[in-house]
Amino acid sequence: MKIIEVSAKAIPDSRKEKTISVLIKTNVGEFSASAPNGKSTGKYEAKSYIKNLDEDIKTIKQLGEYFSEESVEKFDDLKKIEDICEKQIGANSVFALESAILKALAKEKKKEIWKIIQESFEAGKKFPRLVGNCIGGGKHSDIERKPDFQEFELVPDVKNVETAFELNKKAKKETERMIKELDSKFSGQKNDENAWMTSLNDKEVLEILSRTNLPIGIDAAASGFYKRKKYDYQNPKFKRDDEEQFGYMSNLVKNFNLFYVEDPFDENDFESFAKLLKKFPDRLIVGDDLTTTNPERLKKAIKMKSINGIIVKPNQIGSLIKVKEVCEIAKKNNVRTVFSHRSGETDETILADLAFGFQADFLKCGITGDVREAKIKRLIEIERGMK
Ligand code: 2PG
Ligand code: MG
Repeated sequence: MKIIEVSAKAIPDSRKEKTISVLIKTNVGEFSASAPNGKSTGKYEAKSYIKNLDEDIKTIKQLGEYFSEESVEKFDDLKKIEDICEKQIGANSVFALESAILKALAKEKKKEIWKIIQESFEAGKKFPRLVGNCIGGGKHSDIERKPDFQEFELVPDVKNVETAFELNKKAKKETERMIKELDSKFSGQKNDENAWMTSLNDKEVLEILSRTNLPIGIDAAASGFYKRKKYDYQNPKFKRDDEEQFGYMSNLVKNFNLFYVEDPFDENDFESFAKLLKKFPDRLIVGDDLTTTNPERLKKAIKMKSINGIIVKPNQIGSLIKVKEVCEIAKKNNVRTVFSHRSGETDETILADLAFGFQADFLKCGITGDVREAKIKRLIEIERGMK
């Protein structure tokens, strides 16, 4: 496949913030793809753009000339593209560009996008289990009083994606009724990820979630409220030091039978993650801000026995070659992969192809809202195509 010309433009994400959309002209037609934006971004994430979005838009056009000298025939050929992009454009731009290239490649080879990915990885037909953000707080909820944790997840334990999606939607509806009973101000407001936005606190929300009878979990996104060596809780107001945070998290895992625990501690605290995993080896202790889809940070987390699950967000690292490396390292070391959307999303659905192609164990991309559902629906389309 030959790239003839590349252009890019700014488009609004689901939060109405600007993000990049890339268009490539190739010998098999035109293809576009866009990148999402995070809000609770990890300190160790790659930068979305080198200087800013507008500069990246200009640079990517100029790089077109060099891309057109390369022929891209398989997933691993993306390395040639990354060599040209290195230090020239940021993680969001590379992700959108590489996604567009995979679409072109799929067209040329008359294959599904996931197949192009999987041919470079390994054969398998397992579908990821859905992790759905049902009720939210933290940085994703724009109200004064809210839970301190960012996400409260439902994780149905069923193999069929379509069934899991239905279970999540039904349970989310049930939780709306339960929130209304306890939160007099609640009338169905939703946050950045279309999760319910409530002024209830973490424990009250967990109480509600546990009544759905589905496996549940949290993304505490704890780095977001770790200030001067204390976890600075607002609802109710309380500061916890590292040891107290460990005790609190342990109690929550035990009392609410949490199956899924993402970023319960600060992004530098590999030790506390390891302590929690040692105490609860049968739960999923997941790194996101801790690991930032970075092979080196994943290796450190493995060495320190910090996690048994890792969030994979392609635009955290800005290289699909490195995403593949992360998946390979994780697989070899029995660390589950959780492919994930960002809080500011577009209608781009390639995340589902990446998740299935790389045989992810989980896919975290919300429960409702167009941009979230689009990805789940694409996964269901793949599932139906396999029957
Ligand atoms: C997270 C993500 C997605 P953001 O912390 O897991 O839910 O949030 O995209 O804002 O980093
Ligand atoms: Mg997270």
